[in-house]
Amino acid sequence: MMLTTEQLEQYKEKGYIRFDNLFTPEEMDRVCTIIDEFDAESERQLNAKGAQFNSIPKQINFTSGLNFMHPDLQRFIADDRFVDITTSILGPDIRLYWDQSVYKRPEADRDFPWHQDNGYVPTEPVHYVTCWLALEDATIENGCIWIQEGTHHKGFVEHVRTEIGQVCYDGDEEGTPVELQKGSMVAFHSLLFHRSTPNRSQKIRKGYVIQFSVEGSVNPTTGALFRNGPIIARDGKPAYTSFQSKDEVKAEVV
Ligand SMILES: O=C(O)CCC(=O)C(=O)O
Repeated sequence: MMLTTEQLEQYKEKGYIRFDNLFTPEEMDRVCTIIDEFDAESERQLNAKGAQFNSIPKQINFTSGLNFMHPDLQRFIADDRFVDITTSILGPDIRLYWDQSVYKRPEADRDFPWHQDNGYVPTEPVHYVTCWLALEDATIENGCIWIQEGTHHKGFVEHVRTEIGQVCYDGDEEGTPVELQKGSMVAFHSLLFHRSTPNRSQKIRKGYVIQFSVEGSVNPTTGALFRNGPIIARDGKPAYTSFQSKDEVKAEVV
């Protein structure tokens, strides 16, 4: 499944591409069953500790590094569909930059505010790809992602740290909602302004955020190479073979 010229043009111009029904409901059920347990455990810990920056008990919970927690999740993030999408956009050598589930509970009554993903951690090169995958249907009612098309052209924008997350925009522009059926995904530029809105439904809104960068990308502040997951593509071809622990990925000589 290579991307079409139209899809790549849209990414360049508007900063995102939708992939409807990229994964089957059965594939999502398998992934979601595993993630549900990690979310439940991290929600228990969150309730005990209280809010941790942008994770807020009973509202929104970010659980990161899932690929190291279960071999099936690491195999999933290296699926050929991610290889095709990311190599088409970024180039031949790709590493998982970050992965996290984002579960938004019905009590979540406020936005997760407008930001660029680079507003959380700087990267060099700046551009990486964020894949927001719907583990269950994501709708306006339950707090789907909203984007401001084309805002990646603004380059990096200063963010203000607030108690509910980093904020790069607080104007009147509502943006465009990206409703996604279970198994559908939006892939967007790490500089694209996005937010999510309150969950007004009775169920948890479940997203899996999987981000990919070119291999060799570094934190420009510390100079450290990012090693938050395996290499999934080399020379434009799938490169993942078997499960690697966090320590193995860190120790890897590339
Ligand atoms: O899923 C959400 O509600 C927000 C997630 C998000 O914007 C992010 O992970 O950058």
